[in-house]
Amino acid sequence: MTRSCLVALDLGQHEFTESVDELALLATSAGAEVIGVFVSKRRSPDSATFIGSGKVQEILAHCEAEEVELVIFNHSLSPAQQRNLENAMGRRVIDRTGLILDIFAIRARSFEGKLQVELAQLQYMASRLVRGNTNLYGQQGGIGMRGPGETQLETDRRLIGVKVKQLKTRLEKLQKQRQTQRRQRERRGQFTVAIVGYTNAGKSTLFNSVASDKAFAADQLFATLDTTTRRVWLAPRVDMALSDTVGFIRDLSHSLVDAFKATLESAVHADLLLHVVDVSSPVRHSQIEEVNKVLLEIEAGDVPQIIIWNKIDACERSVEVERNENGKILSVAVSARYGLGLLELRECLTELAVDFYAQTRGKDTQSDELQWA
Ligand SMILES: Nc1nc2c(ncn2[C@@H]2O[C@H](COP(=O)(O)OP(=O)(O)OP(=O)(O)O)[C@@H](O)[C@H]2O)c(=O)[nH]1
Ligand SMILES: [Mg+2]
Repeated sequence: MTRSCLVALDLGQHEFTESVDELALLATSAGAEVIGVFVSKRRSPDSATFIGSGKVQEILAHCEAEEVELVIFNHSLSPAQQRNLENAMGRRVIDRTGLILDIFAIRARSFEGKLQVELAQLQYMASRLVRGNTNLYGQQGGIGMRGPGETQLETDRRLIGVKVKQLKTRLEKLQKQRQTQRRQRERRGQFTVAIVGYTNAGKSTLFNSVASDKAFAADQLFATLDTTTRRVWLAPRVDMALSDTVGFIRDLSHSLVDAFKATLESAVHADLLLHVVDVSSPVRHSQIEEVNKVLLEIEAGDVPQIIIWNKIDACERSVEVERNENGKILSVAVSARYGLGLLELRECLTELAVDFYAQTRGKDTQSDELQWA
């Protein structure tokens, strides 16, 4: 456990307190022990130290007294700010993106997940390479260690560039393999459903209950980093390919979204999204917005969605299927953990799958009989 303190600047942003609570959860997920939380108000961030030199001294005093090793900022720091803060406080300083990257690094399990995290880390690092802080490859320096006319900084940048390119190529290859698998499914005309939602909403728990399989569910942010897909039978001759995906979070940086685009592909190409929401969370509506924002970014904005209000046990809501005036299913309220509403959800999915197959198989009954007999 790394003794850490959190620093958050209230700039009048929406849901400030919740984002600080979330940072504490993220920190714990990364294995930090939160010793103190510093919150202050400013109209705008200080360009050199983000919080201003007075605050820096205050935090420094606390860090010395409490033997804090790591200071975590609830913001994106510029590379210069991060370095200034580290110099002033004499300890490691990371920002929100750095923290999320760290969690991703611990959690990544599949080969592809690890490549994606490495890519995101390198891109983050590349933006942070500044003169005087370039010990990326140890203190080499000296004659014969550099490219012609290059400074260490340029060499590091170039090496990162090369590595980033290699990683992208390998990831593209994996992506192609997955595309082939997906096309096979499409050719078979299989109904595909992806579970998406804010981190910790209960996606994996729902996936496990519906697919009766063990995806890794835990009370940690970003427990799932890889996409898992299972074939689920809803009725005789009616099946679906169900995928569990990585969770979303507010202020997810572009490089992170980019790195995980490939993993989220199953969402982009799904016939239906189950958008899982922790209905017991007071900030559920902004979480829905965040998720929809990322979905737009990865071009999954127009995939049909059903909202799954999860964790109804935690807020005394009841099982309910909501439809619009045309009978279209809008949402299903469930408790994935206690198995409430899962029967209703299954019925909804069966109904949608049957509609789907009626449309696709109707077009080509003969090959349908061949494949589905
Ligand atoms: N009370 C309650 N807790 C639930 C329910 N469903 C899931 N949880 C809990 O919520 C936590 C997160 O569940 P996960 O299934 O790992 O959530 P996730 O959305 O897959 O999370 P990430 O993969 O980290 O994005 C776990 O502690 C679950 O036990 C529910 O219906 N009721
Ligand atoms: Mg999960």
